[in-house]
Amino acid sequence: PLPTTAMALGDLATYDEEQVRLMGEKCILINRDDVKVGYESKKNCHLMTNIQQGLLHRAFSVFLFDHAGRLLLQQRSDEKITFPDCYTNTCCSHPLNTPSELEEGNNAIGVRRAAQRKLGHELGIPSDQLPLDRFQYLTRIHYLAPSDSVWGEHEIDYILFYRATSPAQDVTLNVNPNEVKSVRYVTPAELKQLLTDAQDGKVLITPWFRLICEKFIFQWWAQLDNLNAFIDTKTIHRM
Ligand code: DMA
Ligand code: MN
Repeated sequence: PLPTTAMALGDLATYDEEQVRLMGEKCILINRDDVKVGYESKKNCHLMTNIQQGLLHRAFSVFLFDHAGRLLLQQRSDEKITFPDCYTNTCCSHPLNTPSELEEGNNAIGVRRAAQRKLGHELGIPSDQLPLDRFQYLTRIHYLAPSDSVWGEHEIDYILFYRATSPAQDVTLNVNPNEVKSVRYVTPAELKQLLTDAQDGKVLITPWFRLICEKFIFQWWAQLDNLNAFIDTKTIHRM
């Protein structure tokens, strides 16, 4: 292992080459009101030294449900630099600093485009199985969570639901092992068991997934066909 001083500078030498490459992506910097104030590398956005100075970026979390109403979970790969090995929701990432993913309005169209792109990259779901109008932007959460002493998250996270309403709309998976260690569909009871196992230290889950589960997920899940009542695109929930 590198000396602590090198690690504290975010030395990427010990990490997976592909994950290091992705640290060069350009994330969108925002203020507390989710107004763009600039852009910065994924690496710099996720260094705790910068986060402690207030650096904040835009992100999304997808919750994908099959036609039977089960939620698709993933377990992050050991190669991930932040939160390796953790169970989490279907897919998370960042809209990038490109015209198409920066576009605001229209039910967060830029974020929905980023979600379609990343569901392809992580889970191998073809984009033609993921029509953009099937993503529902529900609300945003603002949270800060360290992963280890060097890396962490500080994001405003758009929560997107995606629901198949017939077996024909269920997606096919071709998992990218550099990103994802395992996948499974769960019922609400199975997710509650996973949360209990995480409390008991038997498995790891990501902090944002725990926060969203504790505050929102089960009430929304019980109303999957009736989500309109829960759409709150104005509020940023500080967690
Ligand atoms: C970042 O997720 C987004 C959230 C909501 C934590 P991630 O670490 O999975 O991003 P990426 O897949 O781009 O590495
Ligand atoms: Mn992030």
